[in-house]
Amino acid sequence: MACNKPVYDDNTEKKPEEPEENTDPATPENPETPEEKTDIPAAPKAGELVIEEIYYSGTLIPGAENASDDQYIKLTNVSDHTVYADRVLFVMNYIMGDKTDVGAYYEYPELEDGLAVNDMYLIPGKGTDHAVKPGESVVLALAALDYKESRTEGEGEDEKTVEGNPDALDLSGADFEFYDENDYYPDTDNPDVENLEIWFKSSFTITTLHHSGLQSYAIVLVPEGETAQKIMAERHWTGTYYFHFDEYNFDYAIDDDDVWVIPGEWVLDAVNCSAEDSYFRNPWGAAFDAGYAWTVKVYNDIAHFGKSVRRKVIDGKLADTNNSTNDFEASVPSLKK
Ligand SMILES: [Ca+2]
Ligand SMILES: [Ca+2]
Ligand SMILES: [Ca+2]
Repeated sequence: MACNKPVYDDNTEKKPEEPEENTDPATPENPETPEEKTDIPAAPKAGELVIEEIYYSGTLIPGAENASDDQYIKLTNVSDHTVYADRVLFVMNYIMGDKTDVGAYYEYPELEDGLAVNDMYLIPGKGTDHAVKPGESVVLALAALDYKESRTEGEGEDEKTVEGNPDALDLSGADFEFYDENDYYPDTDNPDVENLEIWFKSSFTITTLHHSGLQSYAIVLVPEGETAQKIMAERHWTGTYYFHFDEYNFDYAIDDDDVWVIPGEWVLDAVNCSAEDSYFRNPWGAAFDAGYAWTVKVYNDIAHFGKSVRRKVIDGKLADTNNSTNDFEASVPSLKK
């Protein structure tokens, strides 16, 4: 593997470990011990657990013009101490940041300090179930399948065989997967890979990432006591948004939509994605990400398949200036063997 970090560390199998150096409390006699090292168990703070990579494009199927859904998100501990991924919520944008090829776009009210989200999936755990050591990663697969292999999907008369894609990824070793049981489209549950907890899903079928990357992603740490029901009851976004196209202007009530505002102080890391010719605005505001990551400049350019957006490594560290235009580059997925 090209990646120099142990990517497929299966945290679900491990008991949390407390690194020895972290057991020394900071005392006046021991002033060198940074204060946060006494803070065990350690939930990640902003910038400690980051989205290192997003593989939204999927891998082109040879001889076809579409791709496998071998999509994943990789979260990495960039701090110098173990953090726990428990109660980290993965969220996707509500605000649409693109304009169409005929120039139509949506306009929303300013959101000063928060993220307007709809899809929400939680890494489950009681606080110390999923240790992530410094430099290690957690992989969230949209489906934890080996996409190289043929497989059977659906049941009864809906059953069909999906051919394997020799160029695609083996995601069967992911740490977590999105599993969306529903009546309309089969999702596959890998019993060996823990499922994310669905807090809200906007799709009637299964959640996938937007293959052309016109979407934004963030991870937030949910405080103790918060639940999906509480967020939905207390944090609905309200106001009016507008659709503009030539001389046409329509207004809509945000209140009618499935959208909640995640407070800025919960946010660990946020990444906008887009394509240059479709870019209109960033769904996550400049306080969280002043730019956007991209795989290709032209929306739907077939060249985007097989490319992921990955943080650059600068001076041995993952770049995180909260400007994804500068921090990310399009590259071969790190899980490509
Ligand atoms: Ca799935
Ligand atoms: Ca599973
Ligand atoms: Ca960041």
